[in-house]
Amino acid sequence: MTKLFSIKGLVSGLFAATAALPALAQDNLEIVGAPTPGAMGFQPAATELAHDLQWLDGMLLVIITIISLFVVVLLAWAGWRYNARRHPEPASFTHNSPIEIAWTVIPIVVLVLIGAFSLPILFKQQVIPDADVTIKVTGYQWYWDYSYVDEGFEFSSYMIGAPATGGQNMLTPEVIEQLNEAGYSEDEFLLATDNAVVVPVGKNIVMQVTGADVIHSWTIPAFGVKQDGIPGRLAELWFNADREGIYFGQCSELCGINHAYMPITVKVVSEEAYAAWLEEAREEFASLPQSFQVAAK
Ligand SMILES: [Cu+2]
Repeated sequence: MTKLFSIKGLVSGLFAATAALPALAQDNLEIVGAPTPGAMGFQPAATELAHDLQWLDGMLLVIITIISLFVVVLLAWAGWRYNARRHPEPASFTHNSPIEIAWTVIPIVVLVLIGAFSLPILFKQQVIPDADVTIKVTGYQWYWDYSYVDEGFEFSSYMIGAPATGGQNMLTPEVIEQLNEAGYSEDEFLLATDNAVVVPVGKNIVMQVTGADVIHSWTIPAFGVKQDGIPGRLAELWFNADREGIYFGQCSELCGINHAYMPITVKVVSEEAYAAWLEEAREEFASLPQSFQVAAK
């Protein structure tokens, strides 16, 4: 099994290194979901799930700030008002029922309030809607394999500059050239892949996530999705991107020596561009080993 995977990986890697990259889907696409040096906060939200998550994060920040300020002020005031100099005779009481009830009930109310907002958001992520496009993604050491299950083709996706694309995981002039050819700049090194996942805008995309060797994790921060790919299990995540553009993510489960070199590139395109890409992809990836198709027969 392992041997089969590595041969397949090698073959598709060689193929990816020599094939012309499909240019159609990436013309005029803006890079939306990418880390920015020195920036704080989230990448721009491109799905309802990400909007919800970021809103929840903001709400929690308000709550924890109020609680932290309250505790700090209370501590400072108690230290100032009841120190030994100012208050030489310490009080001797041990109970105060009203305060004990308050410090039990108020945290419960706060937690219920947080749960009332966070659980619906969690359920929205976990209840998978009907898919317009279903893509099975398999994590390998160290690349991703994408199978468009309704279209009957699959392809591997390697970081530009990874050994499979002729690089050494380093930013060399050759790698910069490859990046430029694929429509990226050197800023996208470690993020851009040779083959991107292409999906239509405004459609429900269901990703079936699994791992072939060890546990990997598929994520796109701007979509608010992250799912471990576990060998022997098929987990699902969904997203519906509301904005065309290029989005990046990285394997998020430590999976071995080249964990840092198996990024994820998703291109969200118009429906027409998606149809055109499908047409091209069906042909381009037809020559790849089709383990899915073989299994389906
Ligand atoms: Cu990984």
